[in-house]
Amino acid sequence: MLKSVTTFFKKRKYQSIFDKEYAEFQKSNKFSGKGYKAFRKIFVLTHGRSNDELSEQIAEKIGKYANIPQSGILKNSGEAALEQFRKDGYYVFDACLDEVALAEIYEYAAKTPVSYLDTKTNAQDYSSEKVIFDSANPISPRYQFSNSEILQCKPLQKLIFDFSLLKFAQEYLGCKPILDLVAFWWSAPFNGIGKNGAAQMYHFDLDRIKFIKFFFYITDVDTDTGPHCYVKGSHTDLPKEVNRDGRFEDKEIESIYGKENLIEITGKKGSIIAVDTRGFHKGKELLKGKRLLFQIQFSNSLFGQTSSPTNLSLINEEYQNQLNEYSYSYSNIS
Ligand SMILES: O=C(O)CCC(=O)C(=O)O
Ligand SMILES: [Fe+2]
Repeated sequence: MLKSVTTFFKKRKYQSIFDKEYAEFQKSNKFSGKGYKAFRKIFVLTHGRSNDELSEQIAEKIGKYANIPQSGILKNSGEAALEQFRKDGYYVFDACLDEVALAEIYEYAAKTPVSYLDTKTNAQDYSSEKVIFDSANPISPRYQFSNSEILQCKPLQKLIFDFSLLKFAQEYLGCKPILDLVAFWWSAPFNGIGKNGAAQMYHFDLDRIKFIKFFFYITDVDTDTGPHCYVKGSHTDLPKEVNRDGRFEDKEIESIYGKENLIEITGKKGSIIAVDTRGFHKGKELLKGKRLLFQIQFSNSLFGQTSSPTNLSLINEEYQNQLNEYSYSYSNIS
């Protein structure tokens, strides 16, 4: 009884902070860390319902593009794929990146100096020095390329502007998607050091209100080389046992959801996976080898975690029309 009264007052407090900040965001696109914190608090206090309600409002207000061209990398991305994705929170497409693109992406990553997660600090800091990734002598569990380094790789830029991904994202989000994050990183075995910072412990993402991530495996991924792990169906509700923000131990997640729902997504290089990382997920710690992964995130709003816009000057000429015609989706490119 006492607990529910406390929850009621907490909810009221954070809701009023959030409402004010969200109203301001709708007028001016501005919000503060206080508004974002309140957003995360309300999510947990409502078992995720707060985001669902907001997403419905956003979908109604923003609407969809009438016709996105039928072209791009995805083949089995029709209603059945969407249905499955909505139900499970993840989906492995039949389509694959082709050998030529894979080789080009891999070679680019192998020769381009990259920052690494600095495991000497507890914060999720990346090194200012850049190194060539050496899988024989890893110095970190995670090495991450910057946005501009990503855009300089042509096949990655092609994926960023792929219409079939945009379309799938639109159907899932229920409105025009906003490209809001691209990420490209190496993972390496590191004896569990830096697991938290490397996203190798179960967690849910809450940077935005509603979002979808596309994962592209650039190297073969088996059970020892860092499969993405997802708790099937955990994206729709937050059971009371895990109703808090933060990182979770495997044991805890297993005891709530059951082993049968903990999915290790292994796959050959070229595999394409959609994931709603509002559900519980992690990258499995590597026991050997390496994993190279590219990721694109689309969201229904830019309210949430602050992110740095991508530099427009790096966008290839051939995508200029798309940038103009779908400018709403690329508003985070400055
Ligand atoms: O490395 C992974 O598979 C998971 C990364 C992660 O947590 C994320 O992209 O949100
Ligand atoms: Fe995550």
